[in-house]
Amino acid sequence: MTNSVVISGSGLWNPPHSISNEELVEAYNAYAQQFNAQNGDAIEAGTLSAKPLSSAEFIQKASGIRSRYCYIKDGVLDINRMRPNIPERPEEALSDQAEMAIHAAKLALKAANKTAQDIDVVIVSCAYTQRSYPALAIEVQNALGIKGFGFDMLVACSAATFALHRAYEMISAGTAKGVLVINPELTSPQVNYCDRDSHFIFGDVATAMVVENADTASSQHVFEIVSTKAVTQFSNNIRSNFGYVSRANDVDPYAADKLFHQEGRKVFKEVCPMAVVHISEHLARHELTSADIKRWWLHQANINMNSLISKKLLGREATLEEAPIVLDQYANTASAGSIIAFSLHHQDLQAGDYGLLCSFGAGYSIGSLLVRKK
Ligand code: CO8
Repeated sequence: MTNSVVISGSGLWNPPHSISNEELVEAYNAYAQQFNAQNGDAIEAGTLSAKPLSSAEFIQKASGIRSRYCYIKDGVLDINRMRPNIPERPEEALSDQAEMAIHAAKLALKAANKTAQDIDVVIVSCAYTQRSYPALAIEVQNALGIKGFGFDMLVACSAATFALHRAYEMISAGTAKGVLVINPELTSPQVNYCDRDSHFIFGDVATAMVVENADTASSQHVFEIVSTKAVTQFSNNIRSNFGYVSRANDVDPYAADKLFHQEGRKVFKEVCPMAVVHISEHLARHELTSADIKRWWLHQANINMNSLISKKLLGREATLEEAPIVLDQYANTASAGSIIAFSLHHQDLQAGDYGLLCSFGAGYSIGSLLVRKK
């Protein structure tokens, strides 16, 4: 097949700063102890709950995370601030997220052996965008000198895979010649670093991919997109209520419920079986089984989730070569996790090898792409 749709390059950019579990826990525990001391009377009277302490060992065992990248580290470990200190930029300057996106986009273009002239659509797709408009994608398009159009997409954990689906469809339909899908996951401003249950989960990163027609692809590592599959099912178990209506609601726009929060155990129990069914059905569509898949680039939210899903699919634990884990270094990076895994672990695949990219999480949403090395 010559006119199939392919992924011809990927890019991965991480900020220069990282925070280890130990650093994060030390700051959180100092904050919690200060909070408890300052609110001793209310805690004693039972009108306020004491802040429980966190533990680096728990974090690693429960999630597989050892450290996370942070766009701006300043402020996160300050117990009187507990959030990154990101100075506001003037409207004339490139926005933070566009800057992250451009780092990853340039790497993806280079890997795909492409220039701005080869791209006519830019999709910026991630869990949050730092403003409503103009779209970040249009800012990135302008900065890179790309002709055509761009738009932003928000699908939380599945933002990257769902955007790749749109790219696949546009190339298939002939409405685009080259699509740049970029995921600048700037999660740290939305993490509640005062919440013991979730302060450790997220990291910042940017990923990007070039999607084009096989006819125009000229890079070394080209993956045909064999097919895509998506499903969503409403759930309140992962929420962020931050939004533009808060101003009219007369509520604190930065209250705990406006930040990321979840029922982690419920998510674990409900999403794992959904992902297994989704992937099995996707493979069955091509009369393939899990044994036919050489590489699993799975969503990176929790190592135990990935291990459970791969056990159900393969009937045994997947090796790290089969299903790479990047959580230890990157943590959960919202939609970027499976793309990081792809970026770091695809070059050894041989022509004809199948791989599966799959995201699962908030929404709930699950998105997969079955690919085959050209
Ligand atoms: N230190 C010590 N103890 C802790 C800590 C901590 N930091 N946190 C919890 N504990 C305690 C609990 O309080 C509990 O104590 P007890 O038994 O006394 O009640 C005990 O440890 C066990 O707690 P859990 O049952 O909560 O622990 P789990 O083993 O379930 O692990 C996880 C918690 C790691 C959160 C796990 O449930 C999980 O990962 N679940 C799946 C989560 C998931 O996939 N979420 C999707 C996230 S959404 C997404 O990926 C994208 C969203 C958009 C981006 C958002 C950016 C900000």
